[in-house]
Amino acid sequence: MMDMVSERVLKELNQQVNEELYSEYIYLSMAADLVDKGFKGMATWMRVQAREEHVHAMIFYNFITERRAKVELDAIKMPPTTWDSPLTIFEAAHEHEKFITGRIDHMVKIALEENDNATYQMLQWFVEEQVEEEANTDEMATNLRIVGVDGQGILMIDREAGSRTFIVPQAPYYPAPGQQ
Ligand code: OFO
Repeated sequence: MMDMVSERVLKELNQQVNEELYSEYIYLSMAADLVDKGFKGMATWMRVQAREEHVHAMIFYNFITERRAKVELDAIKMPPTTWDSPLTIFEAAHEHEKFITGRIDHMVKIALEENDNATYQMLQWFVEEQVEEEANTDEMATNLRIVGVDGQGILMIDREAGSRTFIVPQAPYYPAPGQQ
């Protein structure tokens, strides 16, 4: 098959499918730990986040296919299973989002170096999305820091977090052309 995507870019795109699936995995793990600790609302928030991550993975997957290149899936590493508190969970989520932003920035740089405008343009959706991803996780961590050990305050945050609903992201390459 004729190479439309350079090997360097394809390697990054495939790695990002894995990173986004890991994001889904770690947030599902955080949801499990939150529900185990009795925070049903924050667990719901994390489950919604995990669904978004699945869509992110599929955007990269669909883009690779649309470029007539091959998706190659790697093993997804094991996420941690327990954290100290809701605060440490949301702090870890925020750190993870900063890492993902770094991945997106790195890929933008490589797309530019390889003169790959299609990849560069697809990544712009993620550049914007990461601003939101960092802000959302930081907002949760900040609220939890403000209430501290006040049980009443934590329960209020939990109730509010439980109202988060999944909205299908409006993104290019999702769903894939001709697919659901
Ligand atoms: Fe895919 O944005 Fe979070 O990780």
